[in-house]
Amino acid sequence: MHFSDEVRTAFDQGKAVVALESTIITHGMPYPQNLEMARKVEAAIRENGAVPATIAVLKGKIHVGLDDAQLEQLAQATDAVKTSGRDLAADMVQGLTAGTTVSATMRIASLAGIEIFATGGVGGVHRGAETSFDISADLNELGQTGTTVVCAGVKSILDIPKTLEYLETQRVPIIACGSDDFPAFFTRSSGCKADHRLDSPEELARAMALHLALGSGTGMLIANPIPQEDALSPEFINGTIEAAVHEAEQQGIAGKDVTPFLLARINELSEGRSLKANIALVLNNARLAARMAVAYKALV
Ligand code: PSU
Ligand code: MN
Repeated sequence: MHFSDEVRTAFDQGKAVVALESTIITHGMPYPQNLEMARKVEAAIRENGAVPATIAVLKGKIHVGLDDAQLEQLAQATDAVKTSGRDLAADMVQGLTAGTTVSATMRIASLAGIEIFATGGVGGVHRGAETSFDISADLNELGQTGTTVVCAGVKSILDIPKTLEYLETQRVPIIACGSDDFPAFFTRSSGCKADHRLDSPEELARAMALHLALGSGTGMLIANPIPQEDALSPEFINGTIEAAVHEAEQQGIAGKDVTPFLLARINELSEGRSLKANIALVLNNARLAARMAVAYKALV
């Protein structure tokens, strides 16, 4: 595992660190918006008092914290693969460059001693999972790795009620920040209630500390709704999502290609409006995660 100078110094000085995933860079957004987003997210974390640690695999080596040249290299890489927790070992032996998914990033963050991680959306139970069995490895990782993940809920490319049921079975607490509802990524409500609501980074940090102290052994999912001014109208985006899901079925897209295919198609069909909202919500999550990380450091 290679640590950037910035992350190593943060550990030495006992500063708050926030992990960031990189599949969002390699497979979630097109170049150059992916690079702009990655830089802005890192800056937002620094502005809120913490140190960003973007996690990725570069030529077979795990990196915790990337410098700007490495970030750019990853954002432009056309040969980068998508690596989940189970893929890591094989991808590393092959010397590949990879964006780490939520599951792989949680695993690495946990090994590195980083308790909190910010992203856009986590994977979940796909629509039609009763026949396809397509359930993201992110959910099982949340069930067994004690990393707190700050997200904007999950996209309605997924079956949100089934995703919430699955997380309940996996003993993963779901806490919405400043809302009674579980958010649906581009929109502030999925129509499902979140199990719990807490309204400040300090309260969320206390819940994190207690969850860990209880030896729960599972991750926590913090659902932070997209800011009102950046949210898309449900009528508009849900129609776009329906169309993309239909195309994926028609074209027989399966396995790990499903999520990247849908994200790219939704961006095309929405003429970039989904991408703009996506960037806004990731920034919003980075700010919350940084404030939580700082509050958490003050507790432990
Ligand atoms: N959801 C998004 N954007 C993303 C992803 C999910 O809105 O970029 C990425 C994350 O890295 C997540 C992964 O961990 O997709 C899940 O992929 P799968 O559904 O194949 O498990
Ligand atoms: Mn899948």
